[in-house]
Amino acid sequence: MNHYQKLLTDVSAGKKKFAVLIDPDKYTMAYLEEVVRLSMDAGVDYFFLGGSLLIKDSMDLFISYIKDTSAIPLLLFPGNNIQLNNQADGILLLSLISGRNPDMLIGRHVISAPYLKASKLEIIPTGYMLIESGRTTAVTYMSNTLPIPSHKTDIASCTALAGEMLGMKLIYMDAGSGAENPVPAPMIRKVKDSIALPLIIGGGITTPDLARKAFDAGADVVVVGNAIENDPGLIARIAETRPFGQNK
Ligand code: 1GP
Repeated sequence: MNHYQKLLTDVSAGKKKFAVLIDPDKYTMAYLEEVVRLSMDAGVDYFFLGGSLLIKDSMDLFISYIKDTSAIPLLLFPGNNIQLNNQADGILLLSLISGRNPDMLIGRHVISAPYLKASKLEIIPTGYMLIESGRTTAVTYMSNTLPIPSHKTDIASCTALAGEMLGMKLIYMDAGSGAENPVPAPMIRKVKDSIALPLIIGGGITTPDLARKAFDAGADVVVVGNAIENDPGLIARIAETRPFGQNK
């Protein structure tokens, strides 16, 4: 069973998933080792790896370390096409459906397609939606798109529905890394009710309470990056917010 099929099976059984986002620029090797160890102890479901802009050249080294050390699936979450790497398990192939920038909807995918075709990566087409979060995030600036206003739940639900109709396999609503405010619960609820696809929620989730609220509203996968960079102890505490403490 591939990772996507396993996710579908688990979601239909009501299981919730926790993904730790690793931005290679923000980590030293020693810190990566600690985060990987704590993630294995806590039964983290996925590592996502990527960033809006990578300045350091540590991605290959980090992927090798994670793959040698842990069985947690490692999915690329690429900010651009130089963040592709064949050693990962899969890739969230993001189409930025909340925006109207053709390069982020299809252009970069055309450039990446031959590499991806030749790779062994599991490709997971993902409708990626940026949600306004209180301040301009790196991803909003770098993607040159407008996020969906946080109170416009109808726009969000219609966008997700269109993504599903276009054949996306996941919907990822992101307030952006380090967002002041996470995606609001009413918007999560409305989008979840509109689609049959697994729903990923990330951006600005900094506490177990915020993770729990996202799960309760309908998130199937919660992603945390920034907060873990400051407090690795959060990994275990957020992992416990999944109902029944599964996957441990
Ligand atoms: C960003 O959804 C991720 O793309 C995670 O955001 O770094 O704010 O946790 P944070």
